[in-house]
Amino acid sequence: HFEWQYLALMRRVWDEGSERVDRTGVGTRSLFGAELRFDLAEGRIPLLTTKRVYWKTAAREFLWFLTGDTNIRALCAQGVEIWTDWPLAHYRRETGEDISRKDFSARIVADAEFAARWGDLGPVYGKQWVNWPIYEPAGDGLFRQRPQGVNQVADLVRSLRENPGSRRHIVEGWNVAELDRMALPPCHKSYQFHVDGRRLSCLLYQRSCDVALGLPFNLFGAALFTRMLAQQCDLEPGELVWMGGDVHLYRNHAALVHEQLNRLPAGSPRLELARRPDSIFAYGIEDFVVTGYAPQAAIAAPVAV
Ligand code: UFP
Repeated sequence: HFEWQYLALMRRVWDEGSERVDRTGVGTRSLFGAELRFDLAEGRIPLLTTKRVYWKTAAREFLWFLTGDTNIRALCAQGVEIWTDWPLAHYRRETGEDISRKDFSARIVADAEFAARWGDLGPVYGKQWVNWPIYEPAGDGLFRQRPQGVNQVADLVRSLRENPGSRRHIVEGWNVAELDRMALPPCHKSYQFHVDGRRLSCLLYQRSCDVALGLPFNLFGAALFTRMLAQQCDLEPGELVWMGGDVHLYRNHAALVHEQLNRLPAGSPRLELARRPDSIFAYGIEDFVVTGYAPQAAIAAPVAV
């Protein structure tokens, strides 16, 4: 079963990881460098069965990246709160107001001006993926930013179609010059694609990985991206290769780890694409149909912000 790899990684990090004091102050057990491989043929997807993974949330987030949006408003409006904690912490720090997450999110949705002021995450994934800034000389040693930057995703679709054998099929989130303005520097920072015959494979390099809460989402997102690209480029889904840098479990995830490692994976969920949109940017949540997914119960655990 594909999931044993994930569970084995979780066990290894928990048993062998070094204890580290991390940025969040929570503390982790961590190891450096890991690889996982998943077959994406025949609709297979690495969607964990030992706990419920809210794949629609991951899919909504991924579609939001593809719009280039970096404001949480569109996510909150769909009930997706995975990014809300960052703007919320910022708001509380700046205003001293002890607003609940629920009220903050509701206000972001209800009030466009408030959202513009407080809901933006800075130039995170979406901005870099579809609008990486380009500067050009404007005379007198000055530079100006072009109105439209590089759309890496559109370029990727073109390069996969026109030059499948290329070794340069990359979407990169790590814009060094803008890291300091991002709420969180990209974790799933680099996607490389590879065409072998008709098969499209993806290699995701994730510099920092929360195995319990982040990784299940990141695997699903990468698989979804590969499926959409394969469909757009008339290719077959191949393999998802995942590589992690700092691969960790937070110390306060002990209960989750023990519970999940006592469960057995079962079943093989499949992903169908219900239609073929005209472009990589035209998918909607209703286009993704997951079948055969009967996971065990969700396991709640605190997020380290
Ligand atoms: N994290 C993930 N996947 C993601 C994401 C965040 O695992 O998609 F956005 C985790 C990794 C780490 C924290 O625990 O969030 C980011 O912290 P840092 O920037 O200090 O690595």
